[in-house]
Amino acid sequence: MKKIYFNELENYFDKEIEICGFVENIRNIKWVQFIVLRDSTEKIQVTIEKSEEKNQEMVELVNNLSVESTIKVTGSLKKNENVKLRGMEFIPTKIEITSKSDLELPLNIHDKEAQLLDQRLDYRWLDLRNEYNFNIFKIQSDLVKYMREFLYNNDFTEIHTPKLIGAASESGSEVFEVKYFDRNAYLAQSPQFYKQMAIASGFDRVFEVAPVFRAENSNTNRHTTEFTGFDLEFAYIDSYQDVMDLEEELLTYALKKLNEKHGELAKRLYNKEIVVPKNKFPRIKLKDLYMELEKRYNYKIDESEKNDLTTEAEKLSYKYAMEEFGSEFIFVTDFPKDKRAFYHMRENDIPQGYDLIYRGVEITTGAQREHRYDVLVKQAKEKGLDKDVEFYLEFFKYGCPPHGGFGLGIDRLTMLILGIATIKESMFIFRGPNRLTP
Ligand code: AMO
Repeated sequence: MKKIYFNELENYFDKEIEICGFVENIRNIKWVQFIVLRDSTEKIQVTIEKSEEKNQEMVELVNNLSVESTIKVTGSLKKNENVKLRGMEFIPTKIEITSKSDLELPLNIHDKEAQLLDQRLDYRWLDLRNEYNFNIFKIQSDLVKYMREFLYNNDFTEIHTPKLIGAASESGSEVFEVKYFDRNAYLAQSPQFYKQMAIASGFDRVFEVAPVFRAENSNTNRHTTEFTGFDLEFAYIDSYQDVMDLEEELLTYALKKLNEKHGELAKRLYNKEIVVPKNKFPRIKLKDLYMELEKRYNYKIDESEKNDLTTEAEKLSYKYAMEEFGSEFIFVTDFPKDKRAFYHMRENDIPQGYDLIYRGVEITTGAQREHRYDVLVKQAKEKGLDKDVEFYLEFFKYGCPPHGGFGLGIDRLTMLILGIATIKESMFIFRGPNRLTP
């Protein structure tokens, strides 16, 4: 039997059908019982007249029914303008309980503010029954779908790289060590080395959507120890400007499609507009950004802190980008080399890469990569990494075209698009220093 989804019930008036879903609510009054039944698409009212002799068995069943149980109902759908919910009701001839819920729910799933976030995360499968939480992932699914779609349309190949690896790839961030038979392995902090290997293998344009692990012991609203990375790499570029151009096009495409499909829902549930970028994203050097922030907002920090973006500077860069360019995005370039990975290409000693800030939070790091073996070896040595990354350096020994790419955090992007307060909510299941369950 094919399930009839509640958003297509209009096609089935007055026919005998079977519907199934979660019992969201039960109202048991003198002459009648009402059940609100929910599936992933919609809700429908089931109405049972108590006085009718043939209904007695059902009435008894509903008397003992607990909310959030799942049931299967046979009967027919009738138009009824008096019914507030969609102007229709389902008149059952038979009800069957397919799964019984405990009477006491550990969460109030209809009011997410009624309990602490941690309590909600403990019972994430119930928490996700709340439409606010549920729809985050319906929207995220389409976001990733449109991003993928753009890349497929542009001749990218999706690859799948190992997450158990022999060496740390992002030296700056912490790595999880795991026991691997008689030695140690690491959980991949990025597909960086392998997406570049694909370029050395002649794939030209590759991407991956996969877990990324970071042993960062930080409890902020934007950090997690395992997130979904959206990573790509492509060959025959002239400069990291090409990488920024591609990312800009990709995000504009995805946001446009997302707004068409979910713009209304985003407004209703998250009170957030999905803004489709109209122009190119502004690009500014780190040094110039700090000058602007000081001039405009009197943001003053010690010179020594200006070699990277502070959290506050990220926030203010959003204000600046909006005021000056009407853009929610801003590319920041020209970071000093000690703050960038060894594999970034340098010109006049300046790394040819960028961070992309969206609504005041970093969502991406990208760069042109150093593909010349000798230069790359020198840069790795400089960071004291040459032994650790020996296998990676080999990729560049037998010909590798100029290339670049970026890594974007899907969980952060989702959080920012919908204006969700914390990444703990924009991840299907959050992982943090103190959370390994469910
Ligand atoms: P980076 O380390 O900047 O770059 O990571 C890329 C993007 O991943 C997201 N991100 C995170 N999201 C949640 N929790 C975290 N702890 C976390 N850390 C990072 C951010 C970030 O911008 N190899 C490079 C990418 C490249 O150059 O292609 C890299 O991993 O959105």
